[in-house]
Amino acid sequence: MSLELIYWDGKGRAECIRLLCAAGGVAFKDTRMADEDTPAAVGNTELKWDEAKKAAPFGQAPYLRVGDKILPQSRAIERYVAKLGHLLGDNEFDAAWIDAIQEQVRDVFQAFRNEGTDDDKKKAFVAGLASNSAVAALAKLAAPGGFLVGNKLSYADVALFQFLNDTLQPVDPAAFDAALPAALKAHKAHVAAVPAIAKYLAARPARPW
Ligand SMILES: N[C@@H](CCC(=O)N[C@@H](CS)C(=O)NCC(=O)O)C(=O)O
Repeated sequence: MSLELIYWDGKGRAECIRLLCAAGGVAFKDTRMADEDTPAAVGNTELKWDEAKKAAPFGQAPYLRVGDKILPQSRAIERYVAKLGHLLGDNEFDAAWIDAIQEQVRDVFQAFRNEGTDDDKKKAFVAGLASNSAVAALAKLAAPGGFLVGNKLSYADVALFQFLNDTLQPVDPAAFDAALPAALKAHKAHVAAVPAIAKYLAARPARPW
């Protein structure tokens, strides 16, 4: 079954999906639409949003073509590729717990987004990571040198890693390093060292967002 992910040529709401596919060994075509900010699209450079939007079930991207079907909504796509890549634990409860953890990650993401686009506010959020109770709750789950659920990589690890690595760290790397709880620093390094993830990160195109 062929998979094709349609999004712009940036990380945004697609990067966790791409990382999950890399981690789970799920092959897909990475179609990246060009726009004025990212003209050097590496995917199908002919495709423009005006055209791609016609096929989007809810009028938005990302969406995933699965054979002749189309799946929208980034988190539904994440769950789907996580399942294909065996990244949802060993049983139904683990799968639900993994999903709950990634929802906790999204709650922190939403709190960060609520700061808006002001750079000082974003930096203050990152500098405050050490005293953020939602982050502390995630840190409690991160066993030293291990994964969040069981003893293998899951969707929860990938979602947490991608949020810390691609969203928070670039805001202010020094403040991030100073404020991130030690357990999450260790977890981030552990996930980055997973061979499939390290390979993906080394090869992915550098993009501003
Ligand atoms: N809840 C949706 C939101 C998708 C969304 O907001 N997509 C934006 C880009 S990040 C979009 O398609 N914007 C263009 C448009 O609405 O025409 C998801 O997570 O996939």
